[in-house]
Amino acid sequence: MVRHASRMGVILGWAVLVAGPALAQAPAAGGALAGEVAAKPAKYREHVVVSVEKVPGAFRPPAQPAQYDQRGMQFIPHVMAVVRGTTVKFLNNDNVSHNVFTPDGDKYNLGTWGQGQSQTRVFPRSGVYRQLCNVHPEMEGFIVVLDNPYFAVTGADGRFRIENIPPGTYTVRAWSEKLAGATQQVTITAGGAATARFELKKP
Ligand SMILES: [Cu+2]
Repeated sequence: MVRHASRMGVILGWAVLVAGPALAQAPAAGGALAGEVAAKPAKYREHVVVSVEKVPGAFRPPAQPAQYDQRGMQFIPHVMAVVRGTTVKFLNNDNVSHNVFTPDGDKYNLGTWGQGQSQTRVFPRSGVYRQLCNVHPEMEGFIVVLDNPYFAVTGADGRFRIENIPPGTYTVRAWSEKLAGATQQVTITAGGAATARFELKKP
């Protein structure tokens, strides 16, 4: 009996040690949102920006610049999402000169430069900024600037996952360069895992 109790004590002590840090973080922890974008045609389920709107708080941009590449005569990634205030470093990894400009928002033109050179720009305002190259009119990419860091861009399978969202009920938006956008209400709970599924069609 005594031996049994002491063994239980060891097991309980070990469980408290393992669970301790997780329990300590629980009150501040957010929840996850995961799901899938379905699209017609199906290829457009990729490169969809899923974002949580109006999350309270002030959000700092990342300390390191986001990198937006020109490689193989393409903007890479085709769609990049960043939080407002992010510095983007525009690279050129092709052995031809590329330009970067946008007709959207502040309408910048960063100039034209060669392989291995780069330019940086801060994006202080949210919005969708087409990235174009006036040397190669067929090149096109998108930088989507959002108010908070709770976003994801779908992969080729249309899936997305956003981690550690502060608990609350939010509008979640799916944005596509080709298809009509969609929204839905989602409730996030601490430590929970909410799901959302979007079906996007041509406007
Ligand atoms: Cu170019």
